[in-house]
Amino acid sequence: MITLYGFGGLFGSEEGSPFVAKVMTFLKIADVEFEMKRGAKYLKHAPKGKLPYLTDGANSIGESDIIIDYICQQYHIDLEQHLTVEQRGQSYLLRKAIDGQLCDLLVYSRWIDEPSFQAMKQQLTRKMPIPIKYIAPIVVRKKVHKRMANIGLFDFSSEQIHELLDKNLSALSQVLSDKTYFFGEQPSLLDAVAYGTLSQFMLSELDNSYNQRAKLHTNLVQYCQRMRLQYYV
Ligand SMILES: N[C@@H](CCC(=O)N[C@@H](CS)C(=O)NCC(=O)O)C(=O)O
Repeated sequence: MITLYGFGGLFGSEEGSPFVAKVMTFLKIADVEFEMKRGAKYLKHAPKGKLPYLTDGANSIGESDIIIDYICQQYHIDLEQHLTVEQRGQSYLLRKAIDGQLCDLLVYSRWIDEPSFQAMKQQLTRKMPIPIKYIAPIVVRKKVHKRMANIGLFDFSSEQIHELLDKNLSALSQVLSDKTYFFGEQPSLLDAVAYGTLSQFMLSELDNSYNQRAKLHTNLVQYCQRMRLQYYV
């Protein structure tokens, strides 16, 4: 039995981590049977110290891309077999952009923006015992601050961060255009990656300035609604 470990839903999403949501969506598109276990408590068993991780019999695998490669090899799956060589190249670059700057902007919008941080704190610590519920958000926020500083996002003003998000989303909106999936009528690996992160903005019940601006990209909102209906409802 394949088991995927994630954190659980957040602000109305099926999973709050874009990387866990990416693997979940990949397994669903690939029609691979799996069970889901949810909770930050699984972090201590994670081979790379992060979620997602996946177990398949005696194998325990961390890191979303490595998990996907493992499943593809083990179960002979290729979600890109209908793509041309050129599209496969484009898919790789787009996936890296989504997992990279777009995910960093998502983290920034949740953990650095003060009102969003307060809302996150409330949601994430609901079931945590005292004193962990007071300590955990501070520890995680400190870690996030360090990462944001290392990748240079603090060199941008809040308005410039919003613009950066707009540029990332506009580019994805232009690539998707009016297609059903990113490469046409058949879903591919890029759709798993795109939905994992885009749904965190487009379907989020958290009403912050980042999500409001993100939702102006109506084709991306409709795309996420379509993907949710197809794979999660
Ligand atoms: N590159 C990793 C990123 C995974 C990741 O950053 N997971 C975060 C949640 S989105 C995590 O588990 N953080 C917990 C921690 O760092 O302690 C992947 O693609 O799986």
